[in-house]
Amino acid sequence: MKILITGSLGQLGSELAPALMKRYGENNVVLTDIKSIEEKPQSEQGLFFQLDCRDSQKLFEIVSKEKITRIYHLAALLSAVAESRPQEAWDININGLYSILEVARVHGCSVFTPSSIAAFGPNTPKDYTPQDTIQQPTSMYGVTKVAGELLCNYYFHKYGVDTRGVRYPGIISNVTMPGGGTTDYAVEIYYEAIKKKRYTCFLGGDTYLDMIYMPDAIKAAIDLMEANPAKLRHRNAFNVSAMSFSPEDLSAYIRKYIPQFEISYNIDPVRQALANSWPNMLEDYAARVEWGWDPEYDIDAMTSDMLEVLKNRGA
Ligand code: AKB
Repeated sequence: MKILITGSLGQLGSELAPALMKRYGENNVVLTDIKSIEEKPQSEQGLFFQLDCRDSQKLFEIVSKEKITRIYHLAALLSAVAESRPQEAWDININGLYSILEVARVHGCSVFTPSSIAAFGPNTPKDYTPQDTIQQPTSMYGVTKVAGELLCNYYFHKYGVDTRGVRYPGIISNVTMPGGGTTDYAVEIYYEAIKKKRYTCFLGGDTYLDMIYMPDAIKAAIDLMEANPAKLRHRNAFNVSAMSFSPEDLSAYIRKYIPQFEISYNIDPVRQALANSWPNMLEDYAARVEWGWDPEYDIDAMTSDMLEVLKNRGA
């Protein structure tokens, strides 16, 4: 097994990469990103290529030279930034995915592509959102996620490319900050709680969204790709969730550890509209039955761990 990761310097990539290296061996994971890796110390680099995934000539060269057999395609623009640059979001999220699927078709690679809760829209049932339901998103990010799910399924049925994916909720991590998402408040809040004991939230206090702690997000990406294909009735993409909460709920849990913590609100209309169009809480039964999805962290376990790690790091 030789793995290539796109977007390896992003929020998910920067933690999935070491997890994959630990599992499959350092020399079996090739990192790529549109950014250069100069900022990182040599010791943490692994084999790295600067790559815009839309550059299919360079992508084909790397996949062929490195004998890649599996691709984790993480490069994408997130919801809020996609809404401010919709044309670029379409280009990166769709044409990037297309070149990945083409290289996978020609070289016989399996492909993991993250979808998102943003693949649902205002017409989708909001609570216990089913695996198979209405997908009519109203954001460009959501449109690219639905199109991406369909394209991945197409490559599976038409060409037998082993495509798999999950619909990630907001991912919360203590290593790399997310960039340009709607769920980013749930990461920022922990840093501000430690630094200032207060946080001004850009979403309203009663906005419920699904969330997942990074160790579970990584587990999902690895477990799904290792799952027995004979058991997969779905492929692109599985609902996965670990918890659903609002900013008010999260503040209450933070107060358990930092009693003086206060939250206030300054709502960003763009991100609030995105959040309002997404489910409150997914039902992820298909993932549990088809490949054993079983998250470890709930809101309390995550909050305790986040605060401890950030405090110890002096964040
Ligand atoms: C975002 O907020 O854009 C992402 C997502 C839910 O896909 N975290």
